[in-house]
Amino acid sequence: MPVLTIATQPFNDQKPGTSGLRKRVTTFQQAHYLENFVQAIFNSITIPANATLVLGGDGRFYNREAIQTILKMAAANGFARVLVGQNGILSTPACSCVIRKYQALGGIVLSASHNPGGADGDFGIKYNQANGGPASETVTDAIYAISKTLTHYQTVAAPDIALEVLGDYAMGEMVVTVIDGVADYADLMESLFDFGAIRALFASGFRMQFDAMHAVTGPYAREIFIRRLGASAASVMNAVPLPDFGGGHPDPNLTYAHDLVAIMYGDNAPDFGAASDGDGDRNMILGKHFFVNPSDSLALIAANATLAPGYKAGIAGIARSMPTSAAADRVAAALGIPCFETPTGWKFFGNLMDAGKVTLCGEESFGTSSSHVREKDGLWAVLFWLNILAARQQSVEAIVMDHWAKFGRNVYSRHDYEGLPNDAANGVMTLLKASFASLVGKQFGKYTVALCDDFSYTDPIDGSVSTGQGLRILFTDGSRIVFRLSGTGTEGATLRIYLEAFDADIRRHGLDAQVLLAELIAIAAQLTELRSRTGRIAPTVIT
Ligand code: G16
Repeated sequence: MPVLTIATQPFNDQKPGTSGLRKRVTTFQQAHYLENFVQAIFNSITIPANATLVLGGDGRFYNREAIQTILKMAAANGFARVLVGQNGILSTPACSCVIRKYQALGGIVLSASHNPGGADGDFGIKYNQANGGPASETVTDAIYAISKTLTHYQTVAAPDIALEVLGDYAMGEMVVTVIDGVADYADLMESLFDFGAIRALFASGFRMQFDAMHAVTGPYAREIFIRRLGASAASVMNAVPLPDFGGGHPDPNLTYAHDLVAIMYGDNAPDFGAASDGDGDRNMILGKHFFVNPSDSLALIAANATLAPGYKAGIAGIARSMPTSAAADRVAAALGIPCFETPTGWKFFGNLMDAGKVTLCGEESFGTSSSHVREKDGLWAVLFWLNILAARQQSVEAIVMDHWAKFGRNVYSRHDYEGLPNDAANGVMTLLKASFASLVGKQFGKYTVALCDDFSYTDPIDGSVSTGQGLRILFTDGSRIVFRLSGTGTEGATLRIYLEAFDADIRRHGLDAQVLLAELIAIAAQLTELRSRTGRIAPTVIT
């Protein structure tokens, strides 16, 4: 099958963000736009003879077309085999699992994660390396540099592959294998958790509500929770993946997972609630009338890790992103294991996991996972909670309260201001940075500023340095406020304000985080001149 070399012009906006390239669907639909980025990925790596690529996406609008395009380009660029998810669908953690299981060279994940889908929504693409994890910054920088100079890409003229039917298909010299990614992933989960105990929990009348948000996890959740663990059919809602996620915003937080939140805070609420996002790597955990902050969830999983068979021998260490609360640090200290603080982005955990330095990783942005894959893993976190609940036979709320009584509470909240004009958001960050020199030692109510900086990170494994990772104001009592601009949005800017204060007093542990953080929230508004600069009087999303 002859390789076709197609002339193209470089695009200058293909810089990967926190997690790959995310743009409007209409941007990706421009002639050669997708092809250019894919060719930049292929040019940035060495493709040996017999190389396997894994390919799949979250099923959003444009997924199918993009898969067919990439298959033809993979054939032209010398891959021996592509493992593609049935119907072109693979969750992000399943893709990581499959890359590792079949020792692929890497994988391409098509997803804009929690961003809305549909013809007017977002699309995205990212490259994962042989360890199953997102490409490092060195690789994404190389992809971007190549994308700016690209003059041609390679493809073949081949008919589309029938993605519905499992099996092998020839595309020139290359073999396309349509795989059932659900089975491989479910088997991996079954090897880590006590499915017998969880099955017994459901059999005893324990009720769960899982919201797949019409995104990728529906088929996975049905296989694992209903078929393998015996949960009732009604326990999985919005289980059919739709190209536009049913018009919703597949972001599992208190704002966008409103249907689930209404059930969990309503009358006769189930014992346990959870949701996952567009591509299945995020998770939200809820109890009856109770929300578990993702930072606490990481700490709690760490403290209870040995209850799950896959982690019985203990955990080597924990890593968390800088804006994630220090709740996990307290557990690590108690366990006598290291805790690493990395920039935001799952790609920063890969080296630590590959080096065996950490077992668990987590982020405040509803991401938790372990070294079983190299991505965050929504259903894994839900299963970990189910395993803990089955072993401890307590409610979600009781388990969290016990944890805070033992370790103290890192009271935590994130305030997001979405869709800000770029100028206003950049103005806030510039103002803050300029104020740093005069802030140290200043008193705001009961808080005194101890240190201000722009977080930078030196990877302890490969020595690479990442700067400009978020503005931090640290107070003398260990409280802090962090400011970052999101790297995953596609329209305007999203300002994230992360607030954290430590409270050891058990009498206040039942209070709402917004109440406990009120003073820090006011300080953040004052320092950023938020209202006058953005015109906003309240955040878009509060976590
Ligand atoms: C991605 C990254 C995460 C990151 C999150 C938020 O998640 O994989 O590591 O924490 O974005 O990033 P930002 O604050 O820059 O928007 P996902 O689920 O979107 O792939």
